[in-house]
Amino acid sequence: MLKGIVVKAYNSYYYLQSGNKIITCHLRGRFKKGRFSLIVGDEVTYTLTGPEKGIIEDILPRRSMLKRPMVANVDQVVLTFAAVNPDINPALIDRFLVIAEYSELDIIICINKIDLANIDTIASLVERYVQVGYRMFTVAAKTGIGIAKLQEYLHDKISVFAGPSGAGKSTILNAVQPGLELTTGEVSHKIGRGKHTTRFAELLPLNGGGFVVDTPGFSFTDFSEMEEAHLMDYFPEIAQIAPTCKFNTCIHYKEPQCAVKQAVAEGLIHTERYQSYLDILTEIKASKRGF
Ligand SMILES: Nc1nc2c(ncn2[C@@H]2O[C@H](COP(=O)(O)OP(=O)(O)O)[C@@H](O)[C@H]2O)c(=O)[nH]1
Ligand SMILES: [Mg+2]
Ligand SMILES: [Zn+2]
Repeated sequence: MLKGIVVKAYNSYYYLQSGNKIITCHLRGRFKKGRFSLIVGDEVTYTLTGPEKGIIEDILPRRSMLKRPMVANVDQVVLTFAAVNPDINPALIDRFLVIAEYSELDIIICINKIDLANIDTIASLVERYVQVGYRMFTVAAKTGIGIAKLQEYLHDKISVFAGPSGAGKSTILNAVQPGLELTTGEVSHKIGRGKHTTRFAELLPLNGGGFVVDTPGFSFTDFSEMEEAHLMDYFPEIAQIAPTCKFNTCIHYKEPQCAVKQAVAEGLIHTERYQSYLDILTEIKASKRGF
């Protein structure tokens, strides 16, 4: 049985990467009855009906599924931020981190445009997140600094690039994989031109193996689906200390004898990380009152 991976879905066509070929496929009829949907990233078996045409016979079990954008079998997300222009904003990094942790993704943080940055500011920021346990990369897509190292971590994986618009995601991908020629520098996300690539996720193959997914970027983060009591799970350093709080229902807000607040006071947890936690907690509380 031939195997492939869905790199692009458009109308009722699925484009499979199989070896170094792209096979244009339809779905076998029986799939269309259920509420079955095949998405980019799915691994499938197929039979050939022509030189580079085929029919998808079966879908292999999904290892993971990302909702926005819809991509199956994502191995990691590369959260990308600009050091400057727009200026780096740790509170925004924390918001993206919470979304990624909630989605149970492996996370890489990538700080771009370090050619424009104050080294000391960036170093202390890198230190903050390394302390928490995140993998940090500092790059300048424009000059190529740090790109080779980032490339190593993308090898043989499906990596989704996410982060605010203007951070340089598309520029990084163009540097990582020459020939991609993704559009960069777009301020707004126009739908007209290039709608295939902006509206639908597409797996972009890397020469050495693996795929990357570019996303248009979003500045809006929504926490209303989350539970107050679970927010701490999306802050690894808070989750680690939480079991030593006096009350096992402690959400590290106004409770007495809270080990997390103690750790913040002692400098073991960064004050701004805790502040991000409180800010998001407040948003979750407010969204629950809205019902
Ligand atoms: N100085 C500098 N500018 C960059 C760098 N990377 C991207 N840019 C610029 O930042 C702008 C936004 O880049 P783009 O890749 O479109 O960001 P995206 O919205 O995250 O995909 C463009 O004008 C890029 O030329 C970098 O490393 N250094
Ligand atoms: Mg872009
Ligand atoms: Zn506590």
